[in-house]
Amino acid sequence: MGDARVRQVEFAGAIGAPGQDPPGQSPQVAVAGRSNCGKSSLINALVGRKKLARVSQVPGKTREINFYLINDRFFLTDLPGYGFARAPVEAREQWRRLIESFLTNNSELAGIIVLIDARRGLQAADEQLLAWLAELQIPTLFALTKIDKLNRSGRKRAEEALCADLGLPSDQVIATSAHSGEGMDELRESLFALVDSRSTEAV
Ligand SMILES: Nc1nc2c(ncn2[C@@H]2O[C@H](COP(=O)(O)OP(=O)(O)OP(=O)(O)O)[C@@H](O)[C@H]2O)c(=O)[nH]1
Ligand SMILES: [Mg+2]
Repeated sequence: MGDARVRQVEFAGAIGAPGQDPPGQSPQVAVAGRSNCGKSSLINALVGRKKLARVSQVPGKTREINFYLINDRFFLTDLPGYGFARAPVEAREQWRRLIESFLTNNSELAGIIVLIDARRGLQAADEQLLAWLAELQIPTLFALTKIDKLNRSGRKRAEEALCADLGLPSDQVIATSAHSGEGMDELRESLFALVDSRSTEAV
């Protein structure tokens, strides 16, 4: 197993409109999911920095793609959340254009971590993203978030339901909590493996 330690983290910039360039030519792994599902919290827990990515009080506020440079080697990117029921149509359309432009024609994209709130499970709003990822053949990791909010039986149910919905074996979905830190070591290993596979492929 490779070295999956985060030694250095810095905010590298943001993209607010389709077609803008990323802050550098390094591999990227993006974190995506519904608004309020815990993307920013998970990024902070993953890199061990409490206040790197802004955790929202109000869902659906983040409209930009934020880039965090890890170990001077790859970008972890925080995508704006989707599926916020009260978002105006114009905001949804803006999200769609921004994400579509980010996913397509992005030769640096090594993969995506898709987050699903453990209490909510896979929702209709996730399907559009999953369809794009499948079509573009983007390697995908799945994580359940906020697992600390469920008891043992609720947790088992959430894990089984997501695996069934995705048609994946149970070891393909990582149960995580940004609060307790559960699942972070495993997810970090998978993240670094994704970046490694991409680097060797590119040579
Ligand atoms: N109990 C618990 N709460 C969490 C966890 N992760 C996030 N939260 C809470 O969920 C809310 C949303 O968290 P964020 O990390 O801002 O979620 P986000 O997906 O980045 O939200 P947007 O950027 O608005 O789409 C905050 O109140 C967090 O404190 C977790 O693992 N456990
Ligand atoms: Mg966020």
